[in-house]
Amino acid sequence: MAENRHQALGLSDENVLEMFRTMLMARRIDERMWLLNRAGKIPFVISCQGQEAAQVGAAFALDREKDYVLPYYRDMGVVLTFGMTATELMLSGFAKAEDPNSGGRQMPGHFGQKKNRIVTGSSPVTTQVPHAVGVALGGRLEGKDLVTFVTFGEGSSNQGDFHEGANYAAVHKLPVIFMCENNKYAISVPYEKQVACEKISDRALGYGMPGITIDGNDPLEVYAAVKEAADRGRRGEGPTLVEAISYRLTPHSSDDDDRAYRERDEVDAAKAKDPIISFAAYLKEVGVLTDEKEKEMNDEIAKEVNEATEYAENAPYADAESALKHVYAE
Ligand SMILES: Cc1ncc(C[n+]2csc(CCOP(=O)(O)OP(=O)(O)O)c2C)c(N)n1
Ligand SMILES: [Mg+2]
Repeated sequence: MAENRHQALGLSDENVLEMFRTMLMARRIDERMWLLNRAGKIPFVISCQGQEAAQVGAAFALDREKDYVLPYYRDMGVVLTFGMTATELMLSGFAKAEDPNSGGRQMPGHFGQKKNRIVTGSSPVTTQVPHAVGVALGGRLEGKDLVTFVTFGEGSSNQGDFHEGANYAAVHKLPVIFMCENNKYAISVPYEKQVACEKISDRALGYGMPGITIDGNDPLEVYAAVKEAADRGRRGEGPTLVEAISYRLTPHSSDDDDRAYRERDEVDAAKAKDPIISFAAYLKEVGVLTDEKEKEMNDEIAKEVNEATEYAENAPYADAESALKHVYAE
């Protein structure tokens, strides 16, 4: 039998099965959304595919009762781990009134759910970074033991918001975890045309915080790095920059055709390293998962995704009269 890596991290068999289930749920919801988009039923999809291990591994390392997450648009794995449901995500895809993120007003991927401490974001990329720093500062001023976790793409790490947020958090030793989900592309622009440094994590040095680059296809490696960052934050030692390397398995969004800018061989090579497949293989090697159990899990998830789709498709749109709600004071 293979080496049991999760036990050494303090994770039980149930914990890792739950991680796997969440990754699989994110993938299946995402796949369904593409079908619904191509069938003309939902207007837009922006995928998590290929980044589930980074998202779920990281979110599991946080305190789901106390910590705040400021996800970016691909983070379905983060918000599922923090308590958003398949039905709620589908309601957002169909832009229905009951969508907890925005009542159907925002594009999908603009996650926000107060009860689960998922802080709403805006469309300009990286604006969530200074927000995360502000939430951490607010937590300190109120004497709360909380860590904030913020994600962004590697392309977005070039925005001023990242640099301002990183500098402020490091100077004030705030408990912020900055996680860059490096999926090698910013729409059509490959990594080497985005930055001249070898690693995004190299930037941490300039701000006086630790920076680490890890395999974002390995949820256990991500868990370990984010756990350590959370512990540092809680001890008052300040922020950490984690760079999780993965690959964007889909086009940028449902409105993009990636055949215009990347070779199929490259995409196929990344698909061979699909984190869903490699984590399932690990779980089988250590005797936590069987083919039978995996099939059962897939069937349960398919049922849940079917029910979520049906519910959201039949749910009402927001009333036209509510169009100005939250726009003007009432
Ligand atoms: C400030 C700003 N500039 C440009 C855009 C348009 N835009 C949306 S996503 C994106 C690419 C971001 O790439 P990256 O940060 O690597 O994230 P990824 O989509 O690869 O996960 C761009 C340019 C935007 N939303 N906001
Ligand atoms: Mg990217």
